Amino acid sequence: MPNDLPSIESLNQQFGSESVKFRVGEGGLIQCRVQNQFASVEFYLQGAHVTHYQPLDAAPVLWMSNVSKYAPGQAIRGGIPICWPWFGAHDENPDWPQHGFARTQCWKVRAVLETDSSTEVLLGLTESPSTLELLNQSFDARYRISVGKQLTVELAVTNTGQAPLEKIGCALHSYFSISQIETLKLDGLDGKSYLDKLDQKVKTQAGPVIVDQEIDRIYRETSSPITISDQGAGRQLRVSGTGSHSTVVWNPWVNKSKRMADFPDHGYQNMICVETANAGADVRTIPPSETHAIAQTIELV
Ligand code: TA6
Repeated sequence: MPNDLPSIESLNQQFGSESVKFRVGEGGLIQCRVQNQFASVEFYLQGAHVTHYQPLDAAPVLWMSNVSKYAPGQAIRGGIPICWPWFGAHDENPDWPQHGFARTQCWKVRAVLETDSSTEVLLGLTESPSTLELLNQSFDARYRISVGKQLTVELAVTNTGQAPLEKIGCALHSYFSISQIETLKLDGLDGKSYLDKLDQKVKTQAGPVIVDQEIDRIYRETSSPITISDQGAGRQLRVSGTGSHSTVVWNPWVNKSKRMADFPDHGYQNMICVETANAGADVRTIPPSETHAIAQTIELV
């Protein structure tokens, strides 16, 4: 655990309020709980990782593994991991952390903004000796968690160096809780081409996405909202993105679930990942002094 972590007391003194409270969470990691008239949200400073989103009078929206690790430098399983500055395996160094380092770094709280329409927490991450080993460039990353009638998470990264930040991949890797996989339907991807990562073939989506096996797909040229219909629970979610032209859809199904120590063997039956991304051909270059922002908004329909 980095030794420059703020104390819970100092965080509550500087940023706490009736709606925003910091506490020691699982594994001794620092957790923040936002509870306002719209919803409750929990996140950890490690990874700026949202682990809970529950609109008022509704069931939790995000899926969390009940066997997730909570330890410094270990990715938390479920919720909304931030994949940055690459998505998946690193192009040249496959033994580097999958999905980059943002989800295992400790982010700093920069501001809290409370209005009648939302509670916003702003977190920040800049280069450090550990990130410079993996990305030898400076940056200023800001993550805004906005809790209102919808939940919006936005990652904005400014290139504070002298050279372009190239081939930056990213995903707001959201795990959604569903009642049963058999009755799940995703609308909004009909006709879109996608890279099927299971056989590396490019295919075209015909109609809604249903899940009856492992799926791991990077949909291309996506722009419209995706509707997650959990017919078993009689609930629909709308997921929309900005700053992104690719959407990842993933369900590990049974065999891959069993291979992941932090994923319950049958967890695949109650989750789907719909990720607003800059993945595949949608990776971005951020010139010096410029900023790229990507955001996902989640709302109950
Ligand atoms: O977003 C889908 C994916 O790239 C899958 O291939 C699977 O690896 C998933 O991410 C989870 O990755 P993680 O590193 O969190 O186990």
